[in-house]
Amino acid sequence: MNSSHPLVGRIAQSLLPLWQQLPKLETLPLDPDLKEVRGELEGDNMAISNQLLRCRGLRKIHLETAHIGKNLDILHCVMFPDPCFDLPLFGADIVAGRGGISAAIVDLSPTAPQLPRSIDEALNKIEKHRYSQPREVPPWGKIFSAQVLFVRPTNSIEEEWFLKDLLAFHQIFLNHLILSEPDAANHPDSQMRYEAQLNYCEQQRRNDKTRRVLEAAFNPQWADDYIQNLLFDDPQPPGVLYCA
Ligand code: BLA
Repeated sequence: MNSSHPLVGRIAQSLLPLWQQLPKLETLPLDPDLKEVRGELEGDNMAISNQLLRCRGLRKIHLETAHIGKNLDILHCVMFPDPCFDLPLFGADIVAGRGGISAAIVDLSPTAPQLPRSIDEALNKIEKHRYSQPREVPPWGKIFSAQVLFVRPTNSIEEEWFLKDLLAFHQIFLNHLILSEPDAANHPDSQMRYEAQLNYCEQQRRNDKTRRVLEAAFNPQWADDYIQNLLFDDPQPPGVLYCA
């Protein structure tokens, strides 16, 4: 098995220990077939690893690392809030190919018309790095915040910047998670955040680049199920599974 891009492993190894401190952390059940997906593509080994957790305030924490096809390494991480909590979604995607990392994105994506002011202010305080190749989000990327960081890191200095920035976004998210108190399930804001999360998942499912890679590596039906049920499943309405 070819080893993955070092930044993928470093990000995973930085995030995992931080989650061990989360309140009421639980592992979510995951079909063994999805925990470790193995296969062969173009004669090359393929491996996808998934971890699913939840904790107080988050309905799902998903970390996926994947080595697909000849040269594609991916880290995908989304932390989906329980809609009763006034929290954005933490999302990150790193795609490394033959020519290095082509896409590195991290965001705290709003579940209300705007990010909570305290989060916006904390994000503003992150030192801004001058990446040489910033990227434009595609049309479905309207779900991202104005603070989204989307770049093609072109050398090891920019890769270090991205790791640092990703961890800063993540830390701001954790700080707010720890302090956050839920609204009631029938509070209109809980309903609004549920609908915003439905929209987030719907828009993410429109990313054809993810779909195409999974279709080529497996098949269209498998790819569709995986995107719909594991990567971007719809949340349950407030009160059904979450909220006090
Ligand atoms: C882009 N995602 C991509 C690309 C590939 C994947 C191959 C194209 C790389 C490029 O444009 O340089 C593939 N990503 C995957 C696969 C998985 C994955 C196969 O996660 C999982 C198995 N995508 C996310 C999340 C975000 C995200 C959580 O899963 C953001 C928080 C963003 N990925 C994202 C964006 C692009 C991308 C914005 C660029 C899309 C474009 O330019 O059209």
